[in-house]
Amino acid sequence: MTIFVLNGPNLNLLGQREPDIYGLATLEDVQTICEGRAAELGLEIEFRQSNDEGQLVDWLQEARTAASGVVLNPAALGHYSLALRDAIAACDVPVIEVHISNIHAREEFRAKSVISAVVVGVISGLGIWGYVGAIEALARILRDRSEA
Ligand code: CA2
Repeated sequence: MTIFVLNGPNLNLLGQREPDIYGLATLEDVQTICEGRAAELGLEIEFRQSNDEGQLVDWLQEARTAASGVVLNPAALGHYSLALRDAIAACDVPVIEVHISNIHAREEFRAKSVISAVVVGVISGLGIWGYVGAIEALARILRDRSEA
């Protein structure tokens, strides 16, 4: 089973700026950690990042047939992208929204996510470990579904 881990705009800069908010780990470090935990759980990871909203929509559409679940850090797109919301709503596999920082403890505009209502769940503020928590949750959700 393959899990898509999708990352939105500017997350390629992780570890290079604003370490007080996002920590020192790079996106490559996040990928390594995700792949390690997924391997322990018997899952494959397809790890991607794009600065392009349309590309993320295309990947969510691809996930309908190519993935068993999606971990999505939409970055700033989560605050306003209805295209992303519609793509998630049309994605027949479970999607978990992850934010490295606590979006409720920052500027007011970050507290709103237009995608939260159409995902299975949200992890925010647990740093890069939120990605690991999301992969673990997906492993359990997929196992429960296969046993039902
Ligand atoms: O906390 C998160 O994971 C965010 O999704 C990150 C987004 C931000 O717009 C969201 O409100 C919360 C920002 C991604 C940009 O990441 C950077 C990382 C390091 C340096 C500069 C940007």
